[in-house]
Amino acid sequence: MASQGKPLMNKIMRNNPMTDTMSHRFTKAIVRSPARSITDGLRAGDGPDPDPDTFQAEFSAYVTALEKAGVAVTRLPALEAFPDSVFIEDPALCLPKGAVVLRPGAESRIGEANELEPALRRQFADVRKLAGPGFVDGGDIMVTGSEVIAGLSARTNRTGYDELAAILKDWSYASRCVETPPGVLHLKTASAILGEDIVLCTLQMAQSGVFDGYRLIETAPGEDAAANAIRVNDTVFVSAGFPQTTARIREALPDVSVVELPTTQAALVDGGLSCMSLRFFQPE
Ligand code: CIR
Repeated sequence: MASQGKPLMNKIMRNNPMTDTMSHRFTKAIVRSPARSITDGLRAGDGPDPDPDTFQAEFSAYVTALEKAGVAVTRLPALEAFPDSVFIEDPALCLPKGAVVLRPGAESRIGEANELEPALRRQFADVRKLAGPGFVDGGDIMVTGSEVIAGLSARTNRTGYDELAAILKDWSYASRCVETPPGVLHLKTASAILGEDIVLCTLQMAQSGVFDGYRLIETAPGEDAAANAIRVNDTVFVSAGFPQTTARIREALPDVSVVELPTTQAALVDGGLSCMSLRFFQPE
């Protein structure tokens, strides 16, 4: 299934209204403004702090771009007590049938879930909550057109996945868990769903077999960080600065617009495009 250095796909899949509402058809999004304490954001390396003003500018461009792609965005206020709270994807999972309040795997982030819960209850009739003791970060959850894939990582463990899987089963969603490669923060740090069965991913992920059966677009050599892209309706957003991967996506998805967005500040604290919103489909 993996390509030999260039995308195998040459035509876009027909949209299926039953399942593309899971993978990329969205009507709404929830975001949280970046806190100025983002300078204390978690990161694997010892790189420089993000600049709060530049972060805010990049975040504003991101929100405007989501709106342009057709989603109504709910903006939640910054939480200074939680430096990483702009990465709102991690404390929840939003699906057409309901929302799950997750349990983020980093100690400094676990309180983000309670902060987010009231906003989820305003938007969803059915809100479930992981009771623990396991952990799940939303960055480890990929929702495709046919299943929910959970990456086990330093932030998501088997106990957390098992509790989530029971909720998903109750909603009739198929799920499975896979290993996120060592050294990769989240499953979606290294992969993105760009259509019901179309996955953008790094060579390492492509070779892992996790996405066997999916149509793969590989990131170009040296551009692994481009894998954290998102598709929102008929637009794919990709981080700016990865021209070869962007070209591969354009070639593979000729009917979709591919838009580059700056994520220089999020990248300093191991974040990217998927992390800064919760995107979901709700019929009018
Ligand atoms: C963290 O380490 O939790 C944040 N600094 C970055 C979170 C990125 N979230 C994501 O990929 N879903």
